Amino acid sequence: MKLNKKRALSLMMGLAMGFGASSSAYSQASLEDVMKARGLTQKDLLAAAKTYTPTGGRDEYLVFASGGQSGQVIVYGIPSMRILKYIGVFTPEPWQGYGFDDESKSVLAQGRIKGKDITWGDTHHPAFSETEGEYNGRYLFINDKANPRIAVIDLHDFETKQIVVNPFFKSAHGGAFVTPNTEYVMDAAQYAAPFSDDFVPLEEFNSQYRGGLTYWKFDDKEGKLKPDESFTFELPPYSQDLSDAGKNASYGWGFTNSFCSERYVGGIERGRPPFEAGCSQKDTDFLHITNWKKAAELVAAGKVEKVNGSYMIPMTQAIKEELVYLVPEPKSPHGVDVNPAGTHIIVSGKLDSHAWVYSWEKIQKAIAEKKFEGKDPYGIPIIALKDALHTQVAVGLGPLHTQYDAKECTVFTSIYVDSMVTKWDYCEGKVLDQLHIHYNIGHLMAMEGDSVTPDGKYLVSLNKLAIDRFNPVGPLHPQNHQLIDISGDKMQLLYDMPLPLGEPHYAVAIKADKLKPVIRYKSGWDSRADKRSAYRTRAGREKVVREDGMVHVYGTVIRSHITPEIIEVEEGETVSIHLTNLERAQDETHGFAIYGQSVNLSIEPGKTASYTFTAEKAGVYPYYCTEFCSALHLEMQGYLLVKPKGYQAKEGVMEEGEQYTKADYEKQVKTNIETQAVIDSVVAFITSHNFKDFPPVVALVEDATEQLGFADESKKKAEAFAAKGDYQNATLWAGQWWQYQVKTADMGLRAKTYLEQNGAVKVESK
Ligand code: K7E
Ligand code: CUA
Repeated sequence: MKLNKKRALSLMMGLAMGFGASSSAYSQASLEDVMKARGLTQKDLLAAAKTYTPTGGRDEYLVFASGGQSGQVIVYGIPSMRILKYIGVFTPEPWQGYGFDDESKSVLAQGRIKGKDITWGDTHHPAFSETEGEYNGRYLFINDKANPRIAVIDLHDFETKQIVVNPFFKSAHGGAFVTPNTEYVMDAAQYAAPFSDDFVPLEEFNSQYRGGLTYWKFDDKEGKLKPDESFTFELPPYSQDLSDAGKNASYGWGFTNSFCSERYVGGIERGRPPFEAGCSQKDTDFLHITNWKKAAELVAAGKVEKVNGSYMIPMTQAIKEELVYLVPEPKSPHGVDVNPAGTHIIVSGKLDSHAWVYSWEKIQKAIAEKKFEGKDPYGIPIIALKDALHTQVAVGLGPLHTQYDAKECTVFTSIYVDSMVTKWDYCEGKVLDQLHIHYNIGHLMAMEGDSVTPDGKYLVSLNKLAIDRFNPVGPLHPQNHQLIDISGDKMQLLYDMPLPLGEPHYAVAIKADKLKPVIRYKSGWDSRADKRSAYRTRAGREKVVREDGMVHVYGTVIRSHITPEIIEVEEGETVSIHLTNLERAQDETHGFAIYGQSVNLSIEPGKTASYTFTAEKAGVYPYYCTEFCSALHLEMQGYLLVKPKGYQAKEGVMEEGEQYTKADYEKQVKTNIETQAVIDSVVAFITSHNFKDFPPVVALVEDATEQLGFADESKKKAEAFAAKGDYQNATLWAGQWWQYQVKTADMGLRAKTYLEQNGAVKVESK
């Protein structure tokens, strides 16, 4: 490849001076012309103005949506609805190297079920960590319904750090819901099953199958769930569904609803009606009320036994210690949502057209007076509906979930069958507004809607069906998130956003400025364990070591080379490659892939990532960087040479490409000197402006200075070889010197452009 170096550089200069400015197809047209051409109304324009975010603009809120069956989390902005990230959680995700590097494989391994790797998750409910009921922006939790697991995502780098497996359940839908100081993360079972791993016939359903509710203890400092300190309530086999933690007035308590309290066991093939009939026969199911605070005290006092290594509170103990109560709730209930003051709890039944509002004051009174209408078959006291209910409101057919507005008493409930959102007043018990959406809505989500101070402003309708909303893409349609403006009295539909990754049951939105993610890791960082990696490697310290029967490659990556570039091992050896990204620059991630191996690493600035494998077959295995990181990205390559056992290298001349002469060397040096002049002019521009007032420019200048330092080292090597008359090596090192100059110039030009576009002013030179 012959690159005209001078041309490349002048092109760069040209871009920096704005010669590359593009023109838009509509640039000559008026607003009216565009509206006409695209068939837009005034209302559309208003909606567009509320969501459109110009280039470089930022969103006010960040949404963390469940990725449904993808087992991931989707991050997008509001109001722009632009997707920013997929976070690998229960499922390997190659771009992030998640499930490909050793470090993240160990996170996924925590989620094994009975020793089996589970490489997906049915994610439903994300939840932020809280301090006094406010989102604190530090952690995100999400459940897997199919295999009862909870994952912890650290929001300082948006990476999954921990997966815990429920020690008792065989599914779990009622999580993740956090208590107001993230003391615990609630997770309720869905489909009743024996707590043991044994076979138990369905005939013994009532006596041996169980539901349950786990309170996972969270250590905020460590950022880890603590299985050893967590406890589980044994509950009747009622298909516990969603949960919500009490707050303010109801702090210390948890609420969990259920369906199929009929305890029907199905059996179409046995001539019985299906589950759907048997599980919806009764007019009411049960809301479970649990006292986690008192339960935690019992655990701390050593009064709760461990079963298979985990604290489990049997129903008999929970009843005796007055930890659990039941209240009837509407037919086939789904959502249970506690209001910000903690004084009311709203439950909706999918087969009832009413939302039921419970009064915590009334419930507490009934508990205090031990006023119960009876007991369930397991002896749990039942509070009569009339002693718990505040009001019932006809909100529409198939109400599911409720979100609270910033305005007191105002709520939004998703109406599945009628495909709409009902805005209503739960204090007065009246409907305020209804908005039809497209199409069947599941959850809905308001800004900071689960906190004690919801922001209102926007609502997202998480729709199950898209049907005809988007261009057809085959029988499997994307899901549709619809953005709704709820700042006025009337709701206004603003935008449709297709989500093609899974069914995101629920999402949570946080004020963007509460998140302070890092832009680079401390150097040599094992991001999954959140500590310095034992395999971190500094520049110049790269090495290959044979120890404990393995070949450890301690390598580095930086624009635009991988060190080492040649790795030689013998057939059958186990190889562990550890790569540290030496970059300090923002967004300079390098990847790493090897032919014939299922691996891609994502090595962000500062990170150390490892890949361990057995070199089974002799052969030649090219490897390379998978991120287009610089102009010489394609050259960021190397060879893994797996030699046959006992291979002896042949004596002789190495077959090489070009041979260089003194003239080649001098030509290269001349280019370098000219390039240096360009760099100097850019430096002069930057330093003659108030660049220190612009942190992104300061970072670029730091990076450029570092690259220039590397250029200087190469220059010295080139000159040393030239002095010895070795023009082959002298020319090659002079070429490397130029490579570093180009990187320096690239950084410098980016900094210069930034200053020009952001109103930097000239300053007196010192
Ligand atoms: Cu309603 Cu899993 Cu919360 Cu689906 S859940 S919608
Ligand atoms: Cu590093 Cu491409």
